[in-house]
Amino acid sequence: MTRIIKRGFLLLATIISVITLTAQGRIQQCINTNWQFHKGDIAGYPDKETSATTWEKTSLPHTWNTTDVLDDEPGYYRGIGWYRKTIFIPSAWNHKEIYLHFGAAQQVATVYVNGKLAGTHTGGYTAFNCRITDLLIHGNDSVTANEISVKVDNSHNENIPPLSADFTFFGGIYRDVSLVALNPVHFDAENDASNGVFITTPQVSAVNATVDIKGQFCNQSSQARRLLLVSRIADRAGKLVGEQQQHITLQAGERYPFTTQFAAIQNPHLWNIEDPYLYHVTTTVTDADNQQLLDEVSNPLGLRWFSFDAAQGFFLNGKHYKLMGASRHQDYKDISNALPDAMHVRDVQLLKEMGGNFLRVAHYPQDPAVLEACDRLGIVASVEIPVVNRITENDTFANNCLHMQEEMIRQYCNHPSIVIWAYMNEVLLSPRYNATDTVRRTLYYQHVAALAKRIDSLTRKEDPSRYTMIPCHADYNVYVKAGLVRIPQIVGWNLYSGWYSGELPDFARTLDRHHKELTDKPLIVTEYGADADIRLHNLTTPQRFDKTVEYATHFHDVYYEAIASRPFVTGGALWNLADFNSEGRAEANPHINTKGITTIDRKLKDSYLFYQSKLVTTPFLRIGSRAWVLRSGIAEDSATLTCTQSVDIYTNQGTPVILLLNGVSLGTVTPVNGVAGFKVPFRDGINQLEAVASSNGKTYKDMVEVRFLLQPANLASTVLPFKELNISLGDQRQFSDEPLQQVWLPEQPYHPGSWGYVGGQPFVMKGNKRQSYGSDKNILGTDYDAIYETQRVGIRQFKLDVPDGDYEITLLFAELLSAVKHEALVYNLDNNKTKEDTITRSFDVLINGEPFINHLGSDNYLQPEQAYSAKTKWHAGNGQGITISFNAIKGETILNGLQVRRVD
Ligand SMILES: *[C@@H]1O[C@H](CO)[C@@H](O)[C@H](O)[C@H]1NC(C)=O
Ligand SMILES: *[C@@H]1O[C@H](CO)[C@@H](O)[C@H](O)[C@H]1NC(C)=O
Ligand SMILES: *[C@@H]1O[C@H](CO)[C@@H](O)[C@H](O)[C@H]1NC(C)=O
Ligand SMILES: *[C@@H]1O[C@H](CO)[C@@H](O)[C@H](O)[C@H]1NC(C)=O
Ligand SMILES: *[C@@H]1O[C@H](CO)[C@@H](O)[C@H](O)[C@H]1NC(C)=O
Ligand SMILES: *[C@@H]1O[C@H](CO)[C@@H](O)[C@H](O)[C@H]1NC(C)=O
Ligand SMILES: *[C@@H]1O[C@H](CO)[C@@H](O)[C@H](O)[C@H]1NC(C)=O
Ligand SMILES: CC(=O)N[C@H]1CO[C@H](CO)[C@@H](O)[C@@H]1O
Repeated sequence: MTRIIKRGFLLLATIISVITLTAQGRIQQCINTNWQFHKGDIAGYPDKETSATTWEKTSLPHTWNTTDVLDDEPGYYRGIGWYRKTIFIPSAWNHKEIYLHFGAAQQVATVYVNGKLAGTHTGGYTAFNCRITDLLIHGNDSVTANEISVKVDNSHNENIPPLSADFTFFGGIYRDVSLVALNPVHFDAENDASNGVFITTPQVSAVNATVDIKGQFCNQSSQARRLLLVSRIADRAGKLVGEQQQHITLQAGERYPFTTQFAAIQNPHLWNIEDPYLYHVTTTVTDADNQQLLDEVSNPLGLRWFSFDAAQGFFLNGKHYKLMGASRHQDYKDISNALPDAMHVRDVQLLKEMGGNFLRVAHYPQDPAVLEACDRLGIVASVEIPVVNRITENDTFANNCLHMQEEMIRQYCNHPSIVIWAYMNEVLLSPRYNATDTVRRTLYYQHVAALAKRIDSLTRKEDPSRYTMIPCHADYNVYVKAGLVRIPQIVGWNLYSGWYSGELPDFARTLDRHHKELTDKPLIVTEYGADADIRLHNLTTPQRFDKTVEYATHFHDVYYEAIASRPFVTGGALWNLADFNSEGRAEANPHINTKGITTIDRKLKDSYLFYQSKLVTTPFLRIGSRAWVLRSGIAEDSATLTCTQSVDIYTNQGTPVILLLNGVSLGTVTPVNGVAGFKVPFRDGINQLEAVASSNGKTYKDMVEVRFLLQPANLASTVLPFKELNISLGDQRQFSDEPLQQVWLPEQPYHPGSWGYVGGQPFVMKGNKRQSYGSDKNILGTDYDAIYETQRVGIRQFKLDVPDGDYEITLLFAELLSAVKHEALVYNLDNNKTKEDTITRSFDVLINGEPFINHLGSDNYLQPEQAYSAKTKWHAGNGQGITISFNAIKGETILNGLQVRRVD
């Protein structure tokens, strides 16, 4: 060891002098600014003049359709978009090899330089390089302008995965683009856009670790040169711990492979979850004669060993870890997938702060910044290619899959955080042939299995140090029958019992069944989760598919316990770290999948706090429902002027928690299973909540301010005068609308002095067991889908015993029955879509006996799945209050929502 270090120091000195004497080996410039974009195709390729005047100025990362995907029109732009940019090539680069490096372009890119084809790339989630050396114009000036144009096409293409998926395929150049200038002798830049140097750690223990480096040089030089290849390993402080030198002579135009084996590093500082220690490997090639640095590549190095065991789960450096974490998509509110690096990093940070140690990078390779953050923060990762839901049964598709897997492995394999390469998410969910066509369907399953085998064996050959995994959906038998559970080294299960199908306890049954039947296959729960719209709440009895924050938290509680209590379950990657775009979805937040434990702009839902209380190892105390700071409810009685609702405090301390309301103690509660539940008597206006707990002589506090809109029990109350009321009919949830500072309360039957409906029943969808009230349709013409989706059918009256005065009354209607056929969401496994009939209905609406809307019905305003609202002013006099009557003419009456606001 001493000898190596000595040599290292000598060499270090040499390299420092080389760097001061000569230019850097390679130049890499990120060229994200000053692009121009045109949506649609053009004839030929763009000329400077046209694009200068009519094209949109933009910078990268960029995507189109950020708003398109959220509008009421089904579908989104999937087609061609053009980008162009002028780059300036210095004359000093005249003898360099020039490449463009694209982080990713969704999903087929054709690159032109000065109007000539430079290259194409297929697949929207991996990087690619284009060699442009021979297409550049070199002038006599110090720099010369050159034109790059890129055609990007995100059209559906049967040859390219993903074919279908529960996320939006935003088009565009949505990762960084760089210009790379290399010396004629350089590390291979045409090996799937990898950096050309691959590090492996054949043997690592607490005592010593071996490190191998493989790669290739390329020689595009015409001069004969003796080369010196130097690889150095430095620790985090920059201290050299190993170095190797090799003399090499290249032949013309050759790719020269090299292998470097380091002497074992003694007493290595291991990479692990608590201490993600990184070494650094620098590989350089210099001209042995004049010591000119020709190229240099730098990579992280984490020394660790790991294994998966079917009975006991995951071991890192011999220590057992339950892998708990999340799956993640790469998008964000309003910017879709064109995220700056900092936002990718923030997500990994969010996972770390949750106490998570596992990231499933789903369903495709994501920005390198994500894996860099995993390396740095100590998050174990799984990365996969986007073969989702189904395949095309031919070689074009298969070759694209294989190529993507190879690109992924070569581009990301130097990240020590990665332990799994996965592929084929829920691939049997949407088979091409229906169940009646058994012969063809069986053949299809055989084709899927054959492709899985090819991807799996390529993966093991490319990288024998990681494990392979297929994430399957809940249809256990079909994966067993198709043989897919036998092919990878780990089986992932995406399970949603108690959501899409079945009931909550089915989850544990599936885990136990796997353990019993697939005794040699490690198991990871690769997905589980429930939708939660951060605006929707039901504190007492949240229900499946009600989209309340409370049901989702309950769902996670049940699943987490089942995972935590089974040693054979390696771990879980909940679905999903954040809400994400999924254009095909309807429901309360159309086009968004709301199974995130944070919102699409990363507000924390209660389920996130739940995991923190379970997983964080430092003292943790937080008030739950912290995103629900606008609440409402009805005063218990006219004397106390309070409304009692529960508030949960999440903590990992066993000690009693005190909750203060506006500085006054509400008592002490000892947490059960990480939760201290309080009943809080909220008052009208601002309520300051402060939770306090002490342990080991230290005090932990958290504070939240809740604005409570207290509704009078008796609308004639003078101590709490009536101001406004927003009611969602046929609903059992509270809907909190922060932008308008309004809360919608669920319906109640009328009782004198108060308000409520008379007659009718809540709307219930036919042919589904999931949702006990309301519709799951996207209601057009509103952002308040959740309000319009529930309805009272057959309502006779809505009465409010308001005092005399001037009021504004708004009535909300939407026809929830429609013969329009929607493609059933494939994920709703127990969906029995019964065909709905076109409904004919007609009714009059009267206010205190005066006509308001005549013949409201299906032949005028009540068009299926379309919001309709009517607003009027009304003077209530003579102590009559307000009575809105619904008189049926044909079919049944309906009412979806109602708002009454005092205006005088
Ligand atoms: C460079 O200069 C030479 C001599 O002045 C001229 O003939 C040639 O056209 C110039 N090349 C370019 C690309 O401008
Ligand atoms: C590269 O190829 C040239 C011939 O084109 C050859 O003369 C030279 O020796 C090679 N370069 C090196 C560094 O070996
Ligand atoms: C690493 O340490 C082990 C245990 O001391 C020893 O058997 C092995 O030979 C060492 N390997 C290397 C490459 O030094
Ligand atoms: C594979 O199928 C796709 C879609 O049908 C088709 O475009 C492609 O040409 C096929 N490839 C081969 C090799 O048959
Ligand atoms: C199933 O497939 C067969 C053969 O392609 C077709 O005739 C039949 O209509 C399909 N049935 C359904 C329910 O889609
Ligand atoms: C919650 O839902 C239950 C049943 O689904 C209902 O009885 C209850 O009134 C609701 N609670 C609130 C506060 O809305
Ligand atoms: C769906 O319909 C089938 C056939 O009518 C029936 O056997 C099954 O129980 C139904 N499932 C649900 C969830 O209603
Ligand atoms: C950035 C961009 O091109 N956005 C477009 C997405 O699609 C909608 C509708 O097709 C256009 O209006 C946007 O301009």
